Amino acid sequence: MSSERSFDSALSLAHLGARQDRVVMQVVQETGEIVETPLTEADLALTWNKSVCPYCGVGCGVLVGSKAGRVLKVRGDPNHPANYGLLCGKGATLPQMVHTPDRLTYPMMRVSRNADVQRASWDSALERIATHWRRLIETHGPDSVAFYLSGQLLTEDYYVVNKLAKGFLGTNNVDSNSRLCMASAVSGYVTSLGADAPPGCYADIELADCFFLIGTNTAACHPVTFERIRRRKLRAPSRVKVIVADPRATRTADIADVYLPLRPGTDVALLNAMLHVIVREGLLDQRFIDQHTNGWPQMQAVIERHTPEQIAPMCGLEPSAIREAAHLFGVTKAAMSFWSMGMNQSSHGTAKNNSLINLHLATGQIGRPGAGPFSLTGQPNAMGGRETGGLAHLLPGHRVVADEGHRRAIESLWGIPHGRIASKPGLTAVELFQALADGRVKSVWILCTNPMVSLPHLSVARRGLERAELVIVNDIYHPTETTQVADVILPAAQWSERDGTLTNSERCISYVEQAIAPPGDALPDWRIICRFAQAMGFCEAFSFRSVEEIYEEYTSCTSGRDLDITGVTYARLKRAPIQWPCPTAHHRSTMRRYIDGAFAHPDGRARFLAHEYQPPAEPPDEAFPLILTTGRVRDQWHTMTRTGKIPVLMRREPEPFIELHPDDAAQSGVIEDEIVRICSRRGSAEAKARLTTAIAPGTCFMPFHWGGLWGQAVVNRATIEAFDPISKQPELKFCAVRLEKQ
Ligand SMILES: Nc1nc2c(c(=O)[nH]1)N[C@H]1C(S)=C(S)[C@@H](COP(=O)(O)OP(=O)(O)OC[C@H]3O[C@@H](n4cnc5c(=O)[nH]c(N)nc54)[C@H](O)[C@@H]3O)O[C@H]1N2
Ligand SMILES: Nc1nc2c(c(=O)[nH]1)N[C@H]1C(S)=C(S)[C@@H](COP(=O)(O)OP(=O)(O)OC[C@H]3O[C@@H](n4cnc5c(=O)[nH]c(N)nc54)[C@H](O)[C@@H]3O)O[C@H]1N2
Ligand code: SF4
Ligand SMILES: [Mo]
Repeated sequence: MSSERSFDSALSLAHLGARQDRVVMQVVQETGEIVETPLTEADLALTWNKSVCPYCGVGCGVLVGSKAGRVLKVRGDPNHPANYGLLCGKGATLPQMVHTPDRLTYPMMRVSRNADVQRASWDSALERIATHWRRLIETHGPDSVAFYLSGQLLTEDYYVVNKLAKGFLGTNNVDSNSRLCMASAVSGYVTSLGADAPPGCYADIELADCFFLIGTNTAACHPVTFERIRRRKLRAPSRVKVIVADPRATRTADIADVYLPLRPGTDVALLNAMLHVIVREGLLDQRFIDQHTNGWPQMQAVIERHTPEQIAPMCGLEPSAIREAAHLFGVTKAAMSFWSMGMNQSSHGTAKNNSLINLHLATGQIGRPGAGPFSLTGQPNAMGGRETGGLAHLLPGHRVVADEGHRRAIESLWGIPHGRIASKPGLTAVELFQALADGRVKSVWILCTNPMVSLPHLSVARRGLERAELVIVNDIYHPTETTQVADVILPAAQWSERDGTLTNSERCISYVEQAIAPPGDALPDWRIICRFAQAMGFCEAFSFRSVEEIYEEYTSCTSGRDLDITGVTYARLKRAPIQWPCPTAHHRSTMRRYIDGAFAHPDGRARFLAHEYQPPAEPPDEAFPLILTTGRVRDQWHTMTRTGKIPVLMRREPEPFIELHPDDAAQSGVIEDEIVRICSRRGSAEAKARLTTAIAPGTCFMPFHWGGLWGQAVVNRATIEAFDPISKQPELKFCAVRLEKQ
C-alpha cells in the first residue's frame, strides 16, 4: 500500500533552481519572477532556527533568524521538500507580525458583558472557566460546553483539546474551522478511497504531464506549489498540459491550455461530462477498473446521459472545451488534479470530490509517479488536526466516534472507563453556533480562529456568542472581532515562540523549533489547555511537561492505523520532515500511497461514486439575481490579524472590493471604484466596485478578509450557512444577492 522511497530532492532542487549556498533569500513574485536578496553579514550572525511557515498548507520550511528575543529575518529552508528555499511574499514578511503593539501578553476578563476587559492572573482566569464549566456540566450535561478549534493549531494542541473534551469532559463538541475548509475533501477521500488524505506528493509535480486545477486559485493561495507547476509547464510547454476550471479567470488560469470558466456550482456536471468523453474516446484504463474498483456499472449508467452537448449550457461552457479538457486528461501519461475551496465549500462538496476522484479511477491516474488527486490543504496543520481527531465526528488516528471499536481503543489508550466517549458525533462548526444562538450550548472556547469574520451568516454567529454565558478566546492579539465579544481572553504564544509538529498538504510532518520566548505571560495553547484540565481535576492525564510527551502519547494512537507514525520520533523529525505512514524506526517515509492498487476500503477496492448535478442551496432569482462567490487575494491571510499589519502586503492589496462583470455593473448604473452594496436575504456588505471581464456575467466576487474592525466590507454578513449533508461544510462559494448603489 505504500512506497518507501525518500524524497527525490535532487530532482526537485534542479527544477526549482534553488540556491544551496544558504545566503540568499528567494521570494516568488506574482509574475513567477524570483527576487533574491543577499543576506548581510549581520543577518548571518543571527541565531537561526528551523521552522515552517504558519500560513498556508504548502508548509514551506523556513529558517527563523533571531537576536535578543526578537525575530528579525526569515528565509526559505533550502532542504525542506515543500519549497527547497523558496517563499512567497507572506512567508517572507513573517517577522513583521511577531512583535506588534496589540500582542496579548496577559490574560484578560470582563466581569459582565458590558464591562471593560481587565487584566487577570492565569489562576483566576482558569479557575473562573473551571467553576463555570463544572456548573454547566452538572446542570445541563457535558454537551452544554464546546471547543471551536483551528487548522492553525499544532498537532499537540489539537490532541490535548480532543483528549480533554471527548475523553474527560464527555462531550464530542469539538469542531474546527477545517469544517469550513477541508471537510468535503475528507469525506470525498474516505468514501472514494477508504481513507483520508492525498495519495501523492509534491515531487509528483515534476513528473506529471497534465495538471487539472479545479476550484483553486493556486497562484494566489498556494504560491510556491503553483511555482513548481508553472515551471514544469514552462519547461515543456507543448507536452505538459494545464486545464483550469474556475468561474473567475485568476492568475492561475494564465498558464492554462484549456480554461473552463464554468458557472459556479456546476462542477459535478462538468466532471461527469469529461468522464463521458473519456469513455467515448476509449481512454479508460479497463484493467485498473476491473482489478481495483467497485461501482463502475452504476457509474456508466449515470455518465451515459452526460454528453458535453447536454451539459455545456448548464455549465456555461462550450462542448468543444469540455471535450478538449477530457481528451487532454485522458491521453496523458500522468495527470494530477489539484483543488481547494471552489470544490469543497459547496452544499454538495462531497459529490464534487467523489466526481473528481472518479476521473482518476477511470483512467488509472492514481498510485503511480506523477499521477493522482491532490487536495490542497488550506491551513498549515489542517491535516494534523484531522489526524488527531480534531473534528466533531473523529477520534485520534483517523477513527470515528460512531464506531464502538474505535471508541474502545481510544478509551483504553486514555485509561478511561469503557463507555466514557459519547457515541454521537458532536456539533459541527455551523451547527455549533446555531446551538449557541438557540441556547442549547451555553459556553464555547475558541482557539486560534476568528469566527466573527470567517463564519457564514454572521448575524447567527453573533447571536450565538451574545447569548452564550461564557465565551473564552485564545488569541495572540487583542482586539480581534472575536476577542471583542469574549468574556475571557487568553494570550497564546505564537509561531516562533513555541515548538511542536504539523502536517502539510502532502502528509509531511515537520517539527518546528522555538526561536524566542513568548511575550509577557503568553503560553502555548497546549499548556493553557493542560493547566485548565488540571484545574478541572484531571491532573494525571494532563501532566505533560513538553510537546514531545504529548506527541509520544498521540503517536501511540496511530499504531496499526492507515496513518501509522509510530516510527516517527521527535529525534527523527529534528533531522528531517517525514511523510506518513511511517510505522517503524527503519521505515523512511511514504511518498505515495496505493502504489499496489490496494485501497483502504475493507475489500481493498476504490469506489466509483456516481452523482448527478445538484443545484446550490440558494439559486439566484428575480429579487436576488446575482451569484455571490467569495474567496481570497494573494497578499492577505484570512481575517488579516497578521497580514493587515504588514505595510508591504497592505500596499499590494489595500482595500476590499466587489468584482463585477461590466454588463452587470452597467445594468445597475455602477461605475469603477464606486462604493456599492451587495445584499442577500441575510445581510449586506459594502466595498468599491472593481469591473472586470475576468468574471462571468451574473456572478460577483468578494474577498472575505476584511472584518468588522475594518468597516462595512464584511462579506459573511451576506453568505449562507447551508451545508453539505455529508461533510457539513458550508456553501461559502454560492448565494444569491442583489446589487445596490449607495
Ligand atoms: N493568500 C492567501 N493564501 C491562502 C489563504 C489566504 O487567506 N490568503 N488561505 C489558505 C486557506 S485556509 C485555504 S482554504 C486556501 C484556499 O485556496 P483557494 O481555494 O484557492 O482560494 P479561494 O479564493 O477561496 O477559492 C478558489 C477559487 O474557487 C473559485 N470558485 C468559486 N466557486 C466555484 C465553483 O463552483 N467551482 C469551481 N471550480 N471554482 C469555484 C473562485 O473563483 C476562486 O478563484 O488558501 C490558503 N492560502
Ligand atoms: N466567505 C468566506 N468565508 C470563509 C472562507 C471563504 O472562502 N469565504 N474560507 C473559510 C476557510 S477555508 C477558513 S480556513 C477560515 C479561516 O478563518 P479564521 O480561522 O477565522 O481566520 P484567521 O484570521 O486565520 O484566524 C486565526 C486567528 O488565530 C489567531 N492566532 C494566530 N496564531 C495563533 C496561535 O498560535 N494561537 C492562538 N490561540 N491564536 C492564534 C489570529 O490572530 C486570528 O485571530 O475562513 C472561512 N471563511
Ligand atoms: S506558499 Fe504558503 S507556506 Fe509557503 S511561504 Fe507562502 S504562505 Fe507560507
Ligand atoms: Mo481554509
